[in-house]
Amino acid sequence: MKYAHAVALSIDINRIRSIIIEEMIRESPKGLLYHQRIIDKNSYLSEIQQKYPILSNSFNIYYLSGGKKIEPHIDSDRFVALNIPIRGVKGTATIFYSSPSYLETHNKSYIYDAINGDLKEEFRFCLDTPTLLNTKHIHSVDNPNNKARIVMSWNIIPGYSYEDAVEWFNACQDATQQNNL
Ligand SMILES: O=C(O)CCC(=O)C(=O)O
Ligand SMILES: [Fe+2]
Repeated sequence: MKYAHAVALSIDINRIRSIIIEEMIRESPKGLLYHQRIIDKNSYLSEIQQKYPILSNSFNIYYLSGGKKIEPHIDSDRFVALNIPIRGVKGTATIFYSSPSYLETHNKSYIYDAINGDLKEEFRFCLDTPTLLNTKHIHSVDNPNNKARIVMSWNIIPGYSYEDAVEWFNACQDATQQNNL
């Protein structure tokens, strides 16, 4: 699948959920944007990173209020991310598009290029399990619910394309086991 690839990880999603919820009340480290975080060496996230060394030590927290959308965009600084649902994903959609021609407007605070043009929806899904996203394709998020949607978006170490990351997880023994979500 060209846009998104679910990965079965042996991770404790409840532990991740509590870490992220706790992180959200903290300020991001100096020099980082409000949604950017670095993995704390002593946290469970660092254990996961050792198990899956394709994961970098930085991640984003996306908080999307009820009734809001993330506009169609392409991520400026990355090709791929491992997104993990934290809260309120049921009934929300991550949508991928194609476009014959479009204009990009760089948004510095979200580090993405907003897309304006003729968009054709190609694929939509609910991010209800850890999933690799191809963030070089135009994508948006729709939260029609009346509560916030929270997603952890884990960066992949430099040098990996979406296809490389899919291949890496497919080859990873630990990731093909039954997950324990
Ligand atoms: O939360 C999502 O489903 C996707 C958010 C997004 O734009 C991204 O991870 O690049
Ligand atoms: Fe994005």
